[in-house]
Amino acid sequence: MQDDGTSGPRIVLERGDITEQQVDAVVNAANSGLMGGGGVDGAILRAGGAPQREARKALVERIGSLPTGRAAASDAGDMPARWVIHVVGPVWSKQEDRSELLASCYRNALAVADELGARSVAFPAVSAGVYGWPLDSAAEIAVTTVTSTPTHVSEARFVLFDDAAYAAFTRAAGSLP
Ligand code: AR6
Repeated sequence: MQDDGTSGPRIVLERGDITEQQVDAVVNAANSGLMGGGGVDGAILRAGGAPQREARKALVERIGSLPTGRAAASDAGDMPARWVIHVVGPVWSKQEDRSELLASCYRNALAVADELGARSVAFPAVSAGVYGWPLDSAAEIAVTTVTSTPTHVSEARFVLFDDAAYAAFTRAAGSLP
């Protein structure tokens, strides 16, 4: 297992619900306001219950809003994970290449995980739902960024909700050098 902080984490692909993962931290595909929405965000709010809502309020009081591409942690609340690392993915644009912002979500989430001391982190397919990013591109950016980011996180688990996302991440992982 690579855990010397000089190379990317081992990646694992899993079909399932990110809120049920037994990991140190789960990543939330949030919006800048941080107080909730649909998709992963809504699922995390429901699963984390009142303590997750309270932790978000405290986070908003501390940092205000979270810009696109950035990451910030809160306690998870009623989930197996200890922390939620919120990231705000970019909305897909045909006109503008926002890939660097999407890559930043993964890099910054790993940096926050390192600050927390998290060793296992579950990621959703950030931006690939409500924010409309094409799945194959979202998967490629996710997989190449995470595997090339130096971190003490030893396991990065991509938790894919449906067959299409799982297939896209499988293709992306298969084309790694
Ligand atoms: N576990 C794992 N993956 C999931 C789950 C789940 N429980 N639920 C959905 N997905 P999205 P975004 C998948 O829309 O595109 C929210 O309203 C989903 O099928 O959650 O970054 C926020 O508040 C898709 O493949 O995130 C923002 O406003 C992927 O997770 C906005 O949506 C991401 O879909 C963020 O949009």
